Amino acid sequence: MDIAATLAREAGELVIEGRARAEVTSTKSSPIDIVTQMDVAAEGLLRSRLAQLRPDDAIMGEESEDTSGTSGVTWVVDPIDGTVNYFYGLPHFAVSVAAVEGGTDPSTWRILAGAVYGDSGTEWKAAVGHGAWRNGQRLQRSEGPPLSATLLGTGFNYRAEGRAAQGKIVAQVLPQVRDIRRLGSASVDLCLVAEGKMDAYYEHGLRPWDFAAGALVASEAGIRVGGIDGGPADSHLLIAAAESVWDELRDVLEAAGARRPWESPPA
Ligand code: LIP
Repeated sequence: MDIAATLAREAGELVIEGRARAEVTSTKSSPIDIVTQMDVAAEGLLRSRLAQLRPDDAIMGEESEDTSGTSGVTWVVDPIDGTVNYFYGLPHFAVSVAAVEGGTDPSTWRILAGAVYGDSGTEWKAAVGHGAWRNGQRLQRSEGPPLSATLLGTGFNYRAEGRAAQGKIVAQVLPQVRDIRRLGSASVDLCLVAEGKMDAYYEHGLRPWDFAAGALVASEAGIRVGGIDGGPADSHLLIAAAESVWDELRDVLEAAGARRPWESPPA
């Protein structure tokens, strides 16, 4: 956890300092899935520091090929989570650094430690079985409000067809909750749920590096984080909410088409 926090801060300070110089250098899943030179520089810093501090560990990052290891531990890093916000000068982006064991498939991995360093200079961190902290203050969520009073975060895919399906789902969910917030960074969304600034969050199609650290911060703060059938959250769907409303939120999402959003969205 300390290594995750130290490196998230180092990379966070780099990207914050370089923000005014950020330029789009490439795109990935669609023309709006942008990469800046600061994403690449931050991941390069994370990788070089991990090679120094944890030379036997593997690395999985958003912007480069995976690096193999021999220790059984893999670092899962997102150099800038919320790249669009970062590029547009909006709040809510972060560097996310997590250590997992058991491979990099979220349905079977075990997240050991993680840290999220946000644009506001906020540090969230967690170690499995030991708790979660925000700037050194322990996070412990009590039960949340009823679903009808839930402030619910979500996000949307870079592919137009994905966003079309997600729009149909959120349209059905919106009247059943307090309100929706689309802040643009999964790792920050999960940390805000951990500290109670949002009550719950869900999103389809997240990549492992988007949520590895934030999911541990949320779960160690007492939030239930899972997938549509109650098992581990995965790249299909992540649902994070207090235990008292988790099943109800899942049921509302399922009724809105969340089990197969990309195939046959509800009428
Ligand atoms: C972002 C996620 C966010 C999602 C965005 C984007 P990126 O990650 O953190 O939850 O809604 O579309 O995928 O691309 O900024 O690393």
